[in-house]
Amino acid sequence: MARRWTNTLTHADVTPEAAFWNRRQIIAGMAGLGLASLAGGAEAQVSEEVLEPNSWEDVTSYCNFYEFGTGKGDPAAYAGRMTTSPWSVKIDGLVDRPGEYDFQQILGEMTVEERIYRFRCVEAWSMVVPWNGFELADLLNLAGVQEGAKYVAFETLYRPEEMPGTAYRVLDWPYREGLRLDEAMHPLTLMATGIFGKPLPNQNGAPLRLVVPWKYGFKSIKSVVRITLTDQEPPTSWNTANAGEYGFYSNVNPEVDHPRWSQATERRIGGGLFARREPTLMFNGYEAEVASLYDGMDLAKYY
Ligand SMILES: Nc1nc2c(c(=O)[nH]1)N[C@H]1C(S)=C(S)[C@@H](COP(=O)(O)O)O[C@H]1N2
Ligand SMILES: [Mo]
Repeated sequence: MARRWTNTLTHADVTPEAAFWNRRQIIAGMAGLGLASLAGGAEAQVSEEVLEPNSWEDVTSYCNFYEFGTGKGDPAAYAGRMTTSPWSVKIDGLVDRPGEYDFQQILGEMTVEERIYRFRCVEAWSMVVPWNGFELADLLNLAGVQEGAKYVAFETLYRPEEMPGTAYRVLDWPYREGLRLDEAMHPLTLMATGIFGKPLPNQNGAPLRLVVPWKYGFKSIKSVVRITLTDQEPPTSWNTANAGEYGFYSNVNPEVDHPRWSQATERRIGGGLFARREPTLMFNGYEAEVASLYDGMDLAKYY
């Protein structure tokens, strides 16, 4: 059943004008997710909307990847130094089949598809990115999640000789992130292996990175080398660095501000210098699909 993403696109195909990403295909993609049924009959909010992708240029030149520096242009300038082949992901902890999973082998096992997601950074900017990848749930099922597992912990490659930014202790390396198991198993949660139908550029987290579209961007950990199933909430780099500003959940929520800036509005990258700020959507626009994961939780406390 595994279907590999075949790349027949040229650079000319990846501009936002390209008819390739027309509305019908976006909706078809969302319908393929079964999101209409998840939303309980109501039309899923995201599929109602035309998500016009940002340009290849926006997505690959305005990045956050602190292992290569804290400037938005640093990843594009320096991430080329990172060796991404061979690549394996260690999957351990509460799984039936722990081990080193070779990236090419993983790809061969997975159904790879394209998904256009709104991507929202905590610094109040957003982009719309056509990702290609597979559901994290499929990878976790490959390893076999055991009964007692409640959380999933992730780690990025830590290779100081290829990562000039790690000379600075701005974060506790390796970069770490985590999800609750139900968040990790949600069909919107993707392990991306490419953008615009091409393999991921290094600055965007080659060869595979997490994408959790209803959370702030920093949850979407790049260049993943380890995935651990645990029964404890795992430490995360940003929470460890500044717990008052970055919580474990980090769901996009216009009502819960970052202590140093409002999260009520956002600016779409690529809209020009004077682009109007737009209201931030609850759960980044994916409320119909994911709100039930947090039923009964105080989202101001669990931010
Ligand atoms: N390993 C690692 N992953 C990371 C980061 C990082 O510094 N290191 N930055 C995060 C932040 S803050 C954001 S907003 C997104 C940016 O993803 P993009 O550059 O592909 O848009 O990556 C996230 N993943
Ligand atoms: Mo971010």
